[in-house]
Amino acid sequence: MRLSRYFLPVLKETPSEAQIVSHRYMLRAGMIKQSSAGIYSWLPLGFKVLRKLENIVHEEQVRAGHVPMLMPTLQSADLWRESGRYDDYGEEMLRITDRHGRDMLYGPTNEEMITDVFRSNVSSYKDLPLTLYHIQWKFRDEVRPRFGVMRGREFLMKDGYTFDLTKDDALHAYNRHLVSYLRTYERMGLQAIPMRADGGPIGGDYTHEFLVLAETGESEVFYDSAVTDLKFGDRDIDFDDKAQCQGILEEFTSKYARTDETHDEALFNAVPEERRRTARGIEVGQIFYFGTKYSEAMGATVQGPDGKPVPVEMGSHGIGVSRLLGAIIEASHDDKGIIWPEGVTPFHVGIVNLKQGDEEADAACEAIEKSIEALGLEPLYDDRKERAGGKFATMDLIGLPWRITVGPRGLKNGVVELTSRRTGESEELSPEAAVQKIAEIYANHRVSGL
Ligand code: 5CA
Repeated sequence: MRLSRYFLPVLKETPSEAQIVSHRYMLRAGMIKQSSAGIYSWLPLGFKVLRKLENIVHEEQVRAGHVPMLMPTLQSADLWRESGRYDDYGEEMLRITDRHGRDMLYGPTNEEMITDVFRSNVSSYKDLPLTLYHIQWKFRDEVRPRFGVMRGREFLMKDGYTFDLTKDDALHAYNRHLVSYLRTYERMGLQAIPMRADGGPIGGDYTHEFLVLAETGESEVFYDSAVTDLKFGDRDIDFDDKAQCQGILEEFTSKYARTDETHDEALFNAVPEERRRTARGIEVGQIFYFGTKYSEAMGATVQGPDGKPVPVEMGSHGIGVSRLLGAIIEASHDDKGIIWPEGVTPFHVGIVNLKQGDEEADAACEAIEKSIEALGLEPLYDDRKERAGGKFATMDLIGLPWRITVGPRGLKNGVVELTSRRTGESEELSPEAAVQKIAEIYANHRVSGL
Protein backbone atom coordinates (compact mmCIF):
# COMPACT_ATOMS: atom_id res chain seq x y z
CA MET A 1 0.00 0.00 0.00
CA ARG A 2 1.19 3.48 -0.87
CA LEU A 3 0.52 6.02 1.84
CA SER A 4 -0.31 8.64 -0.80
CA ARG A 5 -3.27 6.50 -1.89
CA TYR A 6 -4.35 5.34 1.54
CA PHE A 7 -6.71 7.06 3.96
CA LEU A 8 -4.79 7.78 7.13
CA PRO A 9 -6.17 10.96 8.69
CA VAL A 10 -3.47 11.40 11.37
CA LEU A 11 -4.12 14.12 13.94
CA LYS A 12 -1.28 16.34 15.16
CA GLU A 13 -3.08 17.51 18.27
CA THR A 14 -4.09 15.26 21.11
CA PRO A 15 -7.88 15.18 21.23
CA SER A 16 -9.01 16.60 24.55
CA GLU A 17 -11.89 14.15 25.06
CA ALA A 18 -9.57 11.14 25.23
CA GLN A 19 -8.53 10.28 28.78
CA ILE A 20 -6.47 7.17 28.21
CA VAL A 21 -3.55 6.48 25.94
CA SER A 22 -5.21 3.86 23.71
CA HIS A 23 -8.12 6.18 22.98
CA ARG A 24 -5.75 9.08 22.25
CA TYR A 25 -3.58 7.03 19.90
CA MET A 26 -6.53 5.43 18.11
CA LEU A 27 -7.91 8.89 17.36
CA ARG A 28 -4.52 10.40 16.49
CA ALA A 29 -3.51 7.48 14.27
CA GLY A 30 -6.74 7.86 12.30
CA MET A 31 -8.09 4.44 13.33
CA ILE A 32 -11.54 5.42 14.55
CA LYS A 33 -13.88 8.35 14.47
CA GLN A 34 -16.61 8.81 17.01
CA SER A 35 -20.04 8.95 15.45
CA SER A 36 -22.00 9.36 18.69
CA ALA A 37 -21.27 8.49 22.32
CA GLY A 38 -19.72 5.02 22.41
CA ILE A 39 -20.30 4.44 18.68
CA TYR A 40 -17.45 4.60 16.18
CA SER A 41 -16.65 4.43 12.52
CA TRP A 42 -13.71 2.14 11.95
CA LEU A 43 -11.39 3.99 9.59
CA PRO A 44 -9.14 1.87 7.34
CA LEU A 45 -6.23 1.43 9.77
CA GLY A 46 -8.48 0.55 12.71
CA PHE A 47 -10.62 -1.71 10.55
CA LYS A 48 -7.53 -3.56 9.37
CA VAL A 49 -6.46 -4.41 12.93
CA LEU A 50 -10.03 -5.29 13.88
CA ARG A 51 -10.20 -7.77 10.98
CA LYS A 52 -6.89 -9.32 11.99
CA LEU A 53 -8.11 -9.84 15.52
CA GLU A 54 -11.30 -11.38 14.17
CA ASN A 55 -9.27 -13.70 11.97
CA ILE A 56 -7.11 -14.85 14.87
CA VAL A 57 -10.25 -15.52 16.90
CA HIS A 58 -11.77 -17.50 14.02
CA GLU A 59 -8.61 -19.53 13.47
CA GLU A 60 -8.36 -20.48 17.13
CA GLN A 61 -12.08 -21.24 17.46
CA VAL A 62 -12.05 -23.50 14.43
CA ARG A 63 -8.89 -25.17 15.74
CA ALA A 64 -10.78 -25.99 18.94
CA GLY A 65 -13.58 -27.61 16.90
CA HIS A 66 -16.12 -24.80 17.20
CA VAL A 67 -18.47 -23.96 14.35
CA PRO A 68 -18.80 -20.40 12.98
CA MET A 69 -22.14 -18.89 11.96
CA LEU A 70 -23.80 -15.47 12.04
CA MET A 71 -26.90 -14.28 13.87
CA PRO A 72 -28.56 -10.90 13.33
CA THR A 73 -28.05 -7.83 15.49
CA LEU A 74 -31.79 -7.14 15.83
CA GLN A 75 -33.75 -9.60 17.88
CA SER A 76 -37.37 -10.17 18.77
CA ALA A 77 -38.35 -9.24 22.32
CA ASP A 78 -40.52 -12.36 22.52
CA LEU A 79 -37.51 -14.64 22.74
CA TRP A 80 -36.22 -12.62 25.67
CA ARG A 81 -39.62 -12.77 27.35
CA GLU A 82 -39.29 -16.55 27.31
CA SER A 83 -36.07 -16.49 29.31
CA GLY A 84 -37.33 -13.69 31.55
CA ARG A 85 -34.43 -11.43 30.61
CA TYR A 86 -36.50 -8.90 28.65
CA ASP A 87 -37.51 -7.29 31.93
CA ASP A 88 -34.38 -8.21 33.89
CA TYR A 89 -31.81 -6.75 31.51
CA GLY A 90 -32.70 -3.18 32.38
CA GLU A 91 -31.69 0.05 30.71
CA GLU A 92 -28.60 -1.32 29.01
CA MET A 93 -30.85 -2.95 26.45
CA LEU A 94 -31.74 -0.80 23.47
CA ARG A 95 -35.42 -1.45 22.80
CA ILE A 96 -36.91 -0.71 19.40
CA THR A 97 -40.44 -0.90 18.03
CA ASP A 98 -40.90 -1.76 14.37
CA ARG A 99 -43.60 -0.30 12.08
CA HIS A 100 -46.04 -3.05 13.08
CA GLY A 101 -45.65 -2.19 16.73
CA ARG A 102 -43.58 -5.29 17.46
CA ASP A 103 -41.02 -5.06 20.22
CA MET A 104 -37.48 -5.63 19.02
CA LEU A 105 -34.10 -5.04 20.56
CA TYR A 106 -30.52 -4.60 19.43
CA GLY A 107 -28.84 -7.70 20.85
CA PRO A 108 -26.53 -7.18 23.83
CA THR A 109 -25.74 -10.93 23.68
CA ASN A 110 -27.30 -14.00 22.02
CA GLU A 111 -28.14 -16.75 24.54
CA GLU A 112 -31.87 -16.65 23.72
CA MET A 113 -31.43 -16.56 19.97
CA ILE A 114 -28.95 -19.44 19.86
CA THR A 115 -31.13 -21.49 22.21
CA ASP A 116 -33.97 -20.94 19.75
CA VAL A 117 -31.76 -22.02 16.81
CA PHE A 118 -30.77 -25.08 18.79
CA ARG A 119 -34.26 -26.16 19.91
CA SER A 120 -35.62 -25.78 16.37
CA ASN A 121 -32.96 -28.03 14.88
CA VAL A 122 -31.50 -30.46 17.38
CA SER A 123 -33.51 -33.17 19.07
CA SER A 124 -31.13 -36.00 19.89
CA TYR A 125 -28.17 -36.34 22.22
CA LYS A 126 -26.37 -37.90 19.27
CA ASP A 127 -25.89 -34.41 17.79
CA LEU A 128 -23.97 -33.33 20.87
CA PRO A 129 -21.52 -31.94 21.77
CA LEU A 130 -21.99 -28.79 19.71
CA THR A 131 -20.37 -25.37 19.93
CA LEU A 132 -21.67 -22.59 17.70
CA TYR A 133 -20.19 -19.13 17.69
CA HIS A 134 -20.32 -15.88 15.82
CA ILE A 135 -18.51 -12.57 15.70
CA GLN A 136 -21.15 -9.90 15.60
CA TRP A 137 -21.84 -6.34 16.74
CA LYS A 138 -23.58 -5.92 20.05
CA PHE A 139 -25.25 -2.94 21.60
CA ARG A 140 -25.32 -2.11 25.29
CA ASP A 141 -26.62 1.28 26.26
CA GLU A 142 -23.86 1.78 28.82
CA VAL A 143 -24.50 4.65 31.28
CA ARG A 144 -20.96 5.87 30.84
CA PRO A 145 -19.46 4.84 27.51
CA ARG A 146 -15.83 5.87 27.79
CA PHE A 147 -12.24 5.25 26.89
CA GLY A 148 -13.03 4.86 23.20
CA VAL A 149 -13.52 1.26 22.11
CA MET A 150 -12.89 0.00 25.65
CA ARG A 151 -16.38 0.67 26.86
CA GLY A 152 -18.42 1.32 23.79
CA ARG A 153 -22.14 1.12 23.30
CA GLU A 154 -21.78 -0.63 19.94
CA PHE A 155 -18.94 -3.15 20.09
CA LEU A 156 -17.77 -6.29 18.36
CA MET A 157 -17.90 -9.52 20.32
CA LYS A 158 -17.16 -13.11 19.62
CA ASP A 159 -19.76 -15.12 21.47
CA GLY A 160 -19.81 -18.87 21.47
CA TYR A 161 -22.44 -21.17 22.91
CA THR A 162 -21.92 -24.76 23.98
CA PHE A 163 -24.52 -27.53 24.08
CA ASP A 164 -23.82 -30.77 25.89
CA LEU A 165 -25.70 -33.69 27.33
CA THR A 166 -24.00 -33.81 30.71
CA LYS A 167 -22.48 -31.35 33.14
CA ASP A 168 -19.17 -33.14 32.76
CA ASP A 169 -19.21 -32.53 28.99
CA ALA A 170 -20.28 -28.91 29.49
CA LEU A 171 -17.33 -28.36 31.82
CA HIS A 172 -15.05 -29.84 29.21
CA ALA A 173 -16.48 -27.33 26.71
CA TYR A 174 -15.68 -24.62 29.27
CA ASN A 175 -12.11 -25.89 29.62
CA ARG A 176 -11.73 -26.09 25.85
CA HIS A 177 -12.66 -22.43 25.63
CA LEU A 178 -10.22 -21.49 28.35
CA VAL A 179 -7.42 -23.29 26.52
CA SER A 180 -8.27 -21.79 23.13
CA TYR A 181 -8.50 -18.30 24.66
CA LEU A 182 -5.04 -18.57 26.22
CA ARG A 183 -3.60 -19.25 22.80
CA THR A 184 -5.74 -16.58 21.13
CA TYR A 185 -4.56 -13.79 23.43
CA GLU A 186 -0.93 -14.88 23.26
CA ARG A 187 -1.06 -14.73 19.47
CA MET A 188 -2.20 -11.14 19.86
CA GLY A 189 0.88 -10.41 21.94
CA LEU A 190 -1.14 -10.18 25.15
CA GLN A 191 -0.98 -11.82 28.51
CA ALA A 192 -4.61 -12.26 29.62
CA ILE A 193 -4.97 -13.87 33.02
CA PRO A 194 -8.05 -15.98 33.76
CA MET A 195 -9.59 -14.84 37.04
CA ARG A 196 -12.58 -16.11 38.99
CA ALA A 197 -15.42 -13.66 38.48
CA ASP A 198 -19.15 -13.10 38.81
CA GLY A 199 -21.86 -14.22 36.37
CA GLY A 200 -23.71 -10.87 36.21
CA PRO A 201 -26.68 -10.70 33.82
CA ILE A 202 -25.49 -13.73 31.82
CA GLY A 203 -25.84 -15.94 34.88
CA GLY A 204 -24.16 -19.00 36.29
CA ASP A 205 -21.79 -19.15 39.22
CA TYR A 206 -18.87 -20.76 37.44
CA THR A 207 -17.15 -18.15 35.35
CA HIS A 208 -13.71 -16.74 34.60
CA GLU A 209 -12.83 -13.37 33.17
CA PHE A 210 -9.62 -12.87 31.18
CA LEU A 211 -7.78 -9.77 32.29
CA VAL A 212 -4.95 -7.82 30.74
CA LEU A 213 -3.10 -5.95 33.44
CA ALA A 214 -3.09 -2.21 32.80
CA GLU A 215 -3.31 0.85 35.06
CA THR A 216 -6.24 2.14 33.05
CA GLY A 217 -8.25 -1.07 33.42
CA GLU A 218 -11.73 -0.74 34.82
CA SER A 219 -11.56 -3.81 37.05
CA GLU A 220 -9.71 -4.08 40.33
CA VAL A 221 -7.84 -7.38 40.51
CA PHE A 222 -6.01 -9.35 43.19
CA TYR A 223 -3.51 -12.03 42.24
CA ASP A 224 -0.50 -14.10 43.08
CA SER A 225 2.35 -12.69 40.97
CA ALA A 226 3.31 -16.28 40.06
CA VAL A 227 0.39 -16.29 37.55
CA THR A 228 2.26 -13.79 35.41
CA ASP A 229 5.06 -16.34 34.87
CA LEU A 230 2.71 -18.79 33.13
CA LYS A 231 3.08 -18.98 29.36
CA PHE A 232 0.90 -21.01 27.04
CA GLY A 233 3.40 -21.11 24.18
CA ASP A 234 3.17 -23.43 21.25
CA ARG A 235 1.56 -26.50 22.81
CA ASP A 236 0.07 -29.36 20.93
CA ILE A 237 -3.50 -29.62 22.12
CA ASP A 238 -6.01 -32.36 21.53
CA PHE A 239 -9.23 -30.49 22.18
CA ASP A 240 -11.12 -33.75 22.68
CA ASP A 241 -8.76 -34.78 25.46
CA LYS A 242 -10.64 -33.95 28.64
CA ALA A 243 -7.71 -34.62 30.95
CA GLN A 244 -5.34 -32.42 28.96
CA CYS A 245 -7.76 -29.47 28.89
CA GLN A 246 -8.57 -29.91 32.59
CA GLY A 247 -4.84 -30.00 33.34
CA ILE A 248 -4.31 -26.70 31.55
CA LEU A 249 -7.26 -25.11 33.36
CA GLU A 250 -5.71 -26.19 36.67
CA GLU A 251 -2.27 -24.95 35.66
CA PHE A 252 -3.63 -21.50 34.81
CA THR A 253 -6.26 -21.10 37.52
CA SER A 254 -4.94 -22.76 40.66
CA LYS A 255 -2.97 -19.70 41.79
CA TYR A 256 -4.98 -16.93 43.40
CA ALA A 257 -6.38 -14.51 40.78
CA ARG A 258 -9.75 -12.83 41.26
CA THR A 259 -11.60 -9.68 40.37
CA ASP A 260 -13.04 -7.52 43.14
CA GLU A 261 -16.43 -9.19 42.59
CA THR A 262 -15.21 -12.49 44.00
CA HIS A 263 -12.16 -11.37 45.95
CA ASP A 264 -11.65 -13.31 49.18
CA GLU A 265 -9.34 -11.57 51.63
CA ALA A 266 -8.64 -14.72 53.67
CA LEU A 267 -7.60 -16.76 50.61
CA PHE A 268 -5.54 -13.85 49.30
CA ASN A 269 -3.70 -13.58 52.60
CA ALA A 270 -2.62 -17.18 52.23
CA VAL A 271 -0.49 -16.11 49.22
CA PRO A 272 3.11 -15.35 50.34
CA GLU A 273 3.21 -11.62 51.00
CA GLU A 274 5.93 -10.84 48.46
CA ARG A 275 3.76 -12.33 45.71
CA ARG A 276 0.49 -10.57 46.61
CA ARG A 277 -0.51 -8.03 43.99
CA THR A 278 -3.41 -5.60 43.74
CA ALA A 279 -3.72 -4.00 40.35
CA ARG A 280 -6.10 -3.00 37.61
CA GLY A 281 -7.07 -5.00 34.56
CA ILE A 282 -8.98 -4.81 31.28
CA GLU A 283 -11.52 -7.58 30.82
CA VAL A 284 -11.01 -8.94 27.31
CA GLY A 285 -13.13 -12.06 27.59
CA GLN A 286 -15.34 -14.11 29.86
CA ILE A 287 -16.44 -17.73 29.92
CA PHE A 288 -19.56 -18.97 31.68
CA TYR A 289 -21.00 -22.34 32.56
CA PHE A 290 -24.65 -21.89 33.45
CA GLY A 291 -26.09 -25.38 33.02
CA THR A 292 -29.77 -25.47 32.12
CA LYS A 293 -30.72 -21.84 32.88
CA TYR A 294 -31.80 -21.06 29.30
CA SER A 295 -32.60 -24.55 28.07
CA GLU A 296 -35.13 -25.11 30.85
CA ALA A 297 -36.74 -21.70 30.45
CA MET A 298 -36.96 -22.07 26.67
CA GLY A 299 -37.66 -25.78 26.34
CA ALA A 300 -34.38 -26.75 24.66
CA THR A 301 -34.31 -30.47 25.35
CA VAL A 302 -32.78 -33.41 23.57
CA GLN A 303 -33.76 -37.03 23.67
CA GLY A 304 -31.24 -38.73 25.97
CA PRO A 305 -29.79 -42.24 25.50
CA ASP A 306 -32.72 -43.68 27.48
CA GLY A 307 -35.28 -41.96 25.23
CA LYS A 308 -36.28 -39.41 27.88
CA PRO A 309 -36.07 -35.65 27.17
CA VAL A 310 -33.23 -33.85 28.97
CA PRO A 311 -32.65 -30.09 29.07
CA VAL A 312 -29.36 -29.42 27.38
CA GLU A 313 -26.34 -28.23 29.42
CA MET A 314 -25.07 -24.88 28.21
CA GLY A 315 -22.31 -22.34 28.54
CA SER A 316 -21.43 -19.10 26.77
CA HIS A 317 -18.02 -17.76 26.00
CA GLY A 318 -17.18 -14.23 24.91
CA ILE A 319 -14.23 -12.26 23.60
CA GLY A 320 -14.36 -8.48 23.40
CA VAL A 321 -12.90 -8.18 19.91
CA SER A 322 -13.15 -4.39 19.50
CA ARG A 323 -12.09 -3.79 23.12
CA LEU A 324 -8.96 -5.82 22.40
CA LEU A 325 -7.59 -3.04 20.18
CA GLY A 326 -7.62 -0.72 23.16
CA ALA A 327 -6.17 -3.39 25.43
CA ILE A 328 -3.31 -4.15 23.07
CA ILE A 329 -2.42 -0.47 22.79
CA GLU A 330 -2.61 0.02 26.56
CA ALA A 331 -0.20 -2.89 26.93
CA SER A 332 2.13 -1.89 24.09
CA HIS A 333 2.99 1.76 23.40
CA ASP A 334 5.49 4.47 24.24
CA ASP A 335 5.37 8.24 24.22
CA LYS A 336 5.66 8.36 20.42
CA GLY A 337 2.75 6.08 19.69
CA ILE A 338 1.52 2.53 19.34
CA ILE A 339 3.85 -0.49 19.13
CA TRP A 340 1.90 -3.29 17.44
CA PRO A 341 2.84 -6.87 18.24
CA GLU A 342 3.81 -8.66 14.99
CA GLY A 343 0.75 -10.91 15.16
CA VAL A 344 -1.76 -8.08 14.80
CA THR A 345 0.05 -5.21 13.08
CA PRO A 346 -2.02 -3.55 10.33
CA PHE A 347 1.00 -3.50 7.98
CA HIS A 348 4.05 -5.66 8.50
CA VAL A 349 6.68 -3.09 7.66
CA GLY A 350 6.83 0.61 6.91
CA ILE A 351 9.04 1.84 4.08
CA VAL A 352 10.24 5.41 4.45
CA ASN A 353 11.69 7.13 1.42
CA LEU A 354 13.93 9.94 2.67
CA LYS A 355 14.07 11.62 -0.71
CA GLN A 356 10.91 11.13 -2.68
CA GLY A 357 11.55 12.03 -6.31
CA ASP A 358 15.16 10.86 -6.24
CA GLU A 359 15.29 8.28 -9.00
CA GLU A 360 17.46 5.79 -7.18
CA ALA A 361 15.64 6.08 -3.85
CA ASP A 362 12.24 5.71 -5.51
CA ALA A 363 13.39 2.65 -7.45
CA ALA A 364 14.89 1.03 -4.35
CA CYS A 365 11.70 1.62 -2.34
CA GLU A 366 9.56 0.16 -5.09
CA ALA A 367 11.79 -2.90 -5.35
CA ILE A 368 11.62 -3.46 -1.58
CA GLU A 369 7.86 -2.98 -1.65
CA LYS A 370 7.52 -5.62 -4.37
CA SER A 371 9.79 -8.12 -2.62
CA ILE A 372 7.85 -7.78 0.61
CA GLU A 373 4.56 -8.24 -1.21
CA ALA A 374 6.01 -11.32 -2.90
CA LEU A 375 6.49 -12.81 0.58
CA GLY A 376 2.75 -12.47 1.11
CA LEU A 377 3.31 -9.60 3.55
CA GLU A 378 1.93 -6.09 3.47
CA PRO A 379 4.28 -3.10 3.42
CA LEU A 380 3.11 0.48 3.90
CA TYR A 381 5.28 2.67 1.71
CA ASP A 382 5.37 6.33 2.69
CA ASP A 383 5.82 7.82 -0.77
CA ARG A 384 4.67 11.31 0.14
CA LYS A 385 6.80 14.35 -0.52
CA GLU A 386 7.20 15.17 3.15
CA ARG A 387 10.07 15.89 5.50
CA ALA A 388 11.78 12.81 6.91
CA GLY A 389 10.90 13.93 10.45
CA GLY A 390 7.19 13.98 9.63
CA LYS A 391 7.38 10.56 8.02
CA PHE A 392 9.15 9.08 11.04
CA ALA A 393 6.61 10.64 13.41
CA THR A 394 3.74 9.09 11.46
CA MET A 395 5.38 5.66 11.39
CA ASP A 396 6.09 5.86 15.12
CA LEU A 397 2.52 6.91 15.86
CA ILE A 398 0.84 4.16 13.83
CA GLY A 399 3.25 1.69 15.38
CA LEU A 400 4.35 -0.71 12.63
CA PRO A 401 6.88 -2.97 14.37
CA TRP A 402 9.51 -2.69 11.59
CA ARG A 403 10.62 0.16 9.37
CA ILE A 404 12.94 0.18 6.39
CA THR A 405 14.44 3.60 5.72
CA VAL A 406 15.80 4.27 2.27
CA GLY A 407 17.87 7.30 1.32
CA PRO A 408 20.33 8.30 -1.41
CA ARG A 409 23.25 8.40 1.02
CA GLY A 410 22.79 4.81 2.22
CA LEU A 411 22.11 3.55 -1.26
CA LYS A 412 25.53 4.86 -2.37
CA ASN A 413 26.98 2.29 0.06
CA GLY A 414 24.42 -0.33 -0.96
CA VAL A 415 22.51 -0.22 2.33
CA VAL A 416 19.14 0.65 3.82
CA GLU A 417 18.28 0.86 7.50
CA LEU A 418 16.07 -1.65 9.30
CA THR A 419 14.65 -0.30 12.55
CA SER A 420 12.71 -2.02 15.31
CA ARG A 421 9.86 0.14 16.61
CA ARG A 422 10.03 -1.59 19.99
CA THR A 423 13.73 -1.15 20.76
CA GLY A 424 14.52 1.74 18.41
CA GLU A 425 17.61 -0.19 17.32
CA SER A 426 18.67 0.07 13.68
CA GLU A 427 20.98 -1.92 11.49
CA GLU A 428 22.34 -1.19 8.06
CA LEU A 429 21.75 -3.99 5.59
CA SER A 430 21.55 -4.49 1.88
CA PRO A 431 17.95 -4.16 0.66
CA GLU A 432 17.87 -7.94 0.01
CA ALA A 433 19.12 -8.76 3.51
CA ALA A 434 16.55 -6.38 5.05
CA VAL A 435 13.73 -8.12 3.17
CA GLN A 436 15.13 -11.51 4.18
CA LYS A 437 15.12 -10.46 7.82
CA ILE A 438 11.49 -9.33 7.53
CA ALA A 439 10.64 -12.74 6.06
CA GLU A 440 12.25 -14.46 9.06
CA ILE A 441 10.56 -12.22 11.61
CA TYR A 442 7.12 -12.93 10.20
CA ALA A 443 7.61 -16.64 9.54
CA ASN A 444 5.57 -17.38 12.68
CA HIS A 445 3.06 -14.58 12.47
CA ARG A 446 0.80 -15.33 9.57
CA VAL A 447 -2.67 -13.84 9.81
CA SER A 448 -4.69 -13.00 6.79
CA GLY A 449 -6.11 -9.50 6.75
CA LEU A 450 -7.63 -7.05 4.34
N1 5CA B 1 -22.79 -13.91 26.16
C1 5CA B 1 -21.65 -13.76 27.03
C2 5CA B 1 -20.43 -14.43 26.53
S1 5CA B 1 -20.61 -15.18 25.02
C3 5CA B 1 -21.35 -12.29 27.24
O1 5CA B 1 -22.05 -11.44 26.77
N2 5CA B 1 -20.30 -12.04 27.98
S2 5CA B 1 -19.78 -10.62 28.46
O2 5CA B 1 -20.86 -9.81 28.89
O3 5CA B 1 -18.77 -10.88 29.43
O4 5CA B 1 -19.13 -9.93 27.22
C4 5CA B 1 -18.04 -10.56 26.58
C5 5CA B 1 -16.89 -9.58 26.38
O5 5CA B 1 -17.34 -8.46 25.61
C6 5CA B 1 -16.39 -8.96 27.67
O6 5CA B 1 -15.46 -9.80 28.30
C7 5CA B 1 -15.73 -7.68 27.16
O7 5CA B 1 -14.41 -7.95 26.72
C8 5CA B 1 -16.58 -7.32 25.97
N3 5CA B 1 -17.48 -6.19 26.30
C9 5CA B 1 -18.54 -6.21 27.15
N4 5CA B 1 -19.11 -4.99 27.22
C10 5CA B 1 -18.40 -4.17 26.40
C11 5CA B 1 -18.48 -2.80 26.01
N5 5CA B 1 -19.43 -2.02 26.50
N6 5CA B 1 -17.57 -2.31 25.13
C12 5CA B 1 -16.61 -3.11 24.63
N7 5CA B 1 -16.48 -4.41 24.93
C13 5CA B 1 -17.35 -4.94 25.81
